[in-house]
This record gives sequence, structure tokens and C-alpha cells, in this order.
Amino acid sequence: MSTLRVLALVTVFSMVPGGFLSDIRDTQGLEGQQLAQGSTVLHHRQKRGWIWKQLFVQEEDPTSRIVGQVKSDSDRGEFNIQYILSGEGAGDVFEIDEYSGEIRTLKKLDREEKAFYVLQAQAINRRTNEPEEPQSEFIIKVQDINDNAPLFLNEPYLSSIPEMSPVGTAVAQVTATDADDPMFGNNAKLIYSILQGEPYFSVQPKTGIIVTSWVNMDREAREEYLVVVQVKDMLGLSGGYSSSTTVTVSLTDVNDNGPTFQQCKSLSSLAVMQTLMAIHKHKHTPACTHTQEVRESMKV
Ligand SMILES: [Ca+2]
Ligand SMILES: [Ca+2]
Ligand SMILES: [Ca+2]
Ligand SMILES: [Ca+2]
Repeated sequence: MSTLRVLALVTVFSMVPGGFLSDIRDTQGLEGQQLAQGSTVLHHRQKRGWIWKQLFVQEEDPTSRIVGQVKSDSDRGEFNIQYILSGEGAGDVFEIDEYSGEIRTLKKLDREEKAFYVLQAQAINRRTNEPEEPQSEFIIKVQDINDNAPLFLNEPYLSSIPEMSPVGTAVAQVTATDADDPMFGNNAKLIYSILQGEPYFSVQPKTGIIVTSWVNMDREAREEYLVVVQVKDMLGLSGGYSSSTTVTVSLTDVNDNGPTFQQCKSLSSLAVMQTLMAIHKHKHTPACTHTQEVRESMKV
């Protein structure tokens, strides 16, 4: 059975604590449980079966707690039935009260390490030593708490875009992951925001895509920007965790500075003109800076 299938079944049981499982004699295993759970009303004619109560436990709880109870409905409280637990974590993580069928935790659980446990229960008649019920399988689900901060992947982030890019140009995408349960509450629901880099850049809250938000970003004025992005879980609500990352954005050159000769009128020599143009093409800085240098060197 796939993990997803098992989880789906867990959900069924968690939502209907205390269900009356009357059909498991013929349908062992998880699918049998689901059938029985789903057909509780239809099978009241059968008088015996397992009774299940709460079957989940919150993670990271250091206190030993009763998780739930398995019980044969033929149990009249006369202690004539012995309950036995086996399967994942039996005797180590969980123990069963052999008289009441109550299951309790023996240690703190970590959902991020193991999200559910598959166990089996038996009910043995103490007088006859015969099974009172067929062995049945059940699941204890470990319920998530928000105990993991989102973390950025693929750091460090470096990006470059051409200067003078239009507003809305995608610069980079930052991605964070959160080890908590994406299906439970908002524990792993992430929101991105920008801490540093406005007004030149903005970040899309759900995708982490950084876009330009400023017109005419001129490489000749500023070549590099440090964009700091924060990610928060709990959809950014208070009480959650956060972390941040830096994206280094460089502007690459485009040929957006034409040579200017207005201040170079005194330079009539064709050779000097060609020198100026060659210098400008090579370094792409304002032509008249070089004009001044050349003028100095030539003592015009
Ligand atoms: Ca945990
Ligand atoms: Ca989290
Ligand atoms: Ca967690
Ligand atoms: Ca340029």
C-alpha cells in the first residue's frame, strides 16, 4: 500500500474517533478497517468487534500520554481480556495497558522523523487463551506542530540583468522549504517579502520571484544591488519562524551612452577623434572624460 493511501486512511480514523469496527474478522488490515469504519451504520447487526478511540498524538510532547484505546466490545470490564500490542514502536514508543487497552506514549515523537506508526492489536481471552477478536492493524498518527523554520535552498543567489530593463523583469527566484507538515494548518505555508532592495526590486509573496520595480536602472550610476529576501512560515502571521537570504544582482552593460563631442570643439584633429572613439568603445564611459584626459595629454 502506498504511503499516500495509508495517510488517507489515517485521516479517516482521525476524523471519526471511537468508531465501531465490526467487520475486521473477514477483512484484515488497513483496507478492512476502512471498510468497517465506512460501514458502521450498515453492520450494527454484528454484536462484537473492536472499539477504537483517539488515535493520534502530538509531536515533541515530552510527557507520557494516553494516545487512545483499543477495546473489544465484548469487554465488560471484568479484566478477562488481555490486550497485546505489536508492530512499529510497540514496547519502545508505545505501550498498551493489557487490561484496559489504553495505549500510551513512552517517549517524545518527532513527526519530521516519522509521521505515523502502523501497529497491531490482539485481544486474548484470559480464560480460554483464545483470541477474543482477530488481530487487527491500526495507525497512530503523529500530529504536526510548527517546530521547523523555513530554510532557503541553493544559496548563494547571484543574478544579472541588463541595465535599463523594463519594470517587472524577472531577476531571480529564491526558494525555501519547511520540514513541517504542508497539509496541517499553516506550519509550512511560506510567504516571501523583501527586507532590502526596495524600491528597485520587489518579490512575489508566494513564488519568491524577484522582479525589477524601478525604471531606468543605470549601470553607469550603480552596478550592483544586494536584495535581502525574508521567508516566513504560518503565512507570515505572528508566532511563526523566518529566515532570510541575500541575492546579489549585477547590472550588465548595454550601449546606452552615445559619444558626445559638444565639449570637444577645439579638437579638430581626425586622429584625436578616432582615439576618443576607440577609448569610448572600449571602456564605455562618458566620452568627454577622456576628452579632458586627451586634451591634457596633448596640451591643446
Ligand atoms: Ca518535529
Ligand atoms: Ca514551519
Ligand atoms: Ca513539525
Ligand atoms: Ca551602459
